[in-house]
Amino acid sequence: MKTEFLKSSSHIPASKDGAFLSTAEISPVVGDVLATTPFIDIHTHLFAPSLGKLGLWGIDELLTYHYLEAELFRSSDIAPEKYWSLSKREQADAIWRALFVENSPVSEATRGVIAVLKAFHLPTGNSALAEARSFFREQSIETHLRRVLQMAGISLVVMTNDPLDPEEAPLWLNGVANHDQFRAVMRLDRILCHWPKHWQGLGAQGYQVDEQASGRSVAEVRRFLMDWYKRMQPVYMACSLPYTFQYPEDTVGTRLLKDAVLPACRELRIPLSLMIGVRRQVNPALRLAGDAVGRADLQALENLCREFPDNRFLVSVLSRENQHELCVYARKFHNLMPFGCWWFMNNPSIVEEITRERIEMLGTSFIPQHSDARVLEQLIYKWINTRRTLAPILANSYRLLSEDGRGVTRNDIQRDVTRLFRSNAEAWTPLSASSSDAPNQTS
Ligand code: FIX
Ligand code: ZN
Repeated sequence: MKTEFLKSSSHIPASKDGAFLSTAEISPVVGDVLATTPFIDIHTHLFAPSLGKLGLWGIDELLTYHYLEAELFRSSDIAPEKYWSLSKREQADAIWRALFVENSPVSEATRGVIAVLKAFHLPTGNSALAEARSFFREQSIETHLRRVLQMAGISLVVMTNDPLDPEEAPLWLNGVANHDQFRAVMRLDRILCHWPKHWQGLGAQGYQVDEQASGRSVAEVRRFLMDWYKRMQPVYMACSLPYTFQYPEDTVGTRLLKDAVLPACRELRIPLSLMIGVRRQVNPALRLAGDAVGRADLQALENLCREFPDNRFLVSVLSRENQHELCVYARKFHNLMPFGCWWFMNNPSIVEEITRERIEMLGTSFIPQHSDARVLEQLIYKWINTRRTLAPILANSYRLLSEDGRGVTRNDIQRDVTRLFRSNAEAWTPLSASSSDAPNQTS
C-alpha cells in the first residue's frame, strides 16, 4: 500500500535495506517509508457501514465539522440559533461562503477540506461546491470507504462506541456485522462522568443499579461491561475526562472506575484510554464546537498508574501545558502509553513540538497520532498532515544519530515507523486479532 498522495519528493536511493544511508539519503527514505507503511488510526468517531447513518461522509458533512463551525462564528455574523435552524445543506453553504469564498481557507481545518477535494481531483475554487456535491452523490459507501482508507494510508480504524447512546446502542443490541477494517471501543463517559444523568440507561437495559451506585450497582456495572464486551469486542475501554479530574476522589465515578472498570479491563486484558483536559460546553450555543481546554493536574494519572500497575493506560492530554508532564510520567510508568496530539493540539506547529519532545524523551515508545476523524474523508488530510509533519522530524533524528556515530539503514527506519504507527498499538490492544477471529457480534 502506498498512499497516493505522499510519494517521496526526491529519488529513493537504491541502497540495500540493510545498508547505511548517507545523510542525503535519509529524508527520501523516511518519506518513502512513511508513505508505504499502512497506519492504524487508534481513535476516531467514524463508524463501520453496518452502523448505518452514524457514519458521516461527503462534502456537506466535511463542511459542517464542528472545527469549521467554530471558525464560521468568527468570520460571519450569523447567530448560532439561526445557523442551527438551517438545513445541513444550507449550513454547509454558509460555511463554504464565509470560510472558503469570502476568506482564504488557510486554517488547518479549512485547508483540510481543500486537500480532500484535490485528492479526488475535484476543483477547489470558489464555485467548487456544486461539483463536489454531485461527485459524492455518485459514491457507494463500501467502495468509497475502502478507497479513502487506501488514499489515507490507513489499514485499520478504531471507532468510538457508546453502549448508552440512544441511537447507537439499539444497533448493537440487534447485532452489528464485523468489518475487517473497523474495530470498536467501549466509551464510558456517561457512566464515569455523568452517572446521575445516565444510570437509568443501565436500568433500562436490565441492570440493577441506582443513583448512588450502592448495593449491587458496582457488580451490575461489571456485568454490563462484560456483556457489552461480548457484543462489541472492544480493543480498549475509553473515557474523556475534564481538566478538573482528580484521583482518588470520593465520587460515584471514581468508585465505578476503581471497582468496576479497571477490574474489568484487567480481566479482559485490554487498556483503558483516558483523554484528559476538556472543559465541556464553555459556550453551549456552539454545541459540539462549544468545548474548550483546561490544564489538568496530572497527579491523578500518576496515582492511577502507581495504584493499578496491572492496568494499562492509553493517555492523551488536551492542554499544551500538560504535554511535557505526560512524557515525564511515561518515563516513570511502563503501564502508561502516550498517544496522539488530541483536538486543539492537532495543528502542525504543535504536533511538531509535541512529537520532537516525545522522540527526545521516549524514543519510539509512544503512539504519535490519531485522527479523531468525525467524517470519513477527513482521514485523507489528517494523515497527509501527520506524514508531512513527521517526515522532517524523524529524518532529523536519524541525521543526528548518524552524525553522533551510528549509521542508519532503511530497515531501522521501517522498524521504527512500524512501531510508532502499528506495533505499539498492537502490543497494547487485541488490534492485531483479525475481525474474522472475533466471534460474530451477537445481540
Ligand atoms: O472526546 C473526544 O473523543 C473528542 O475527540 C471529541 O469530543 C471532540 O468533539 C472532537 O471531535 C475532537 O476532535
Ligand atoms: Zn475523539
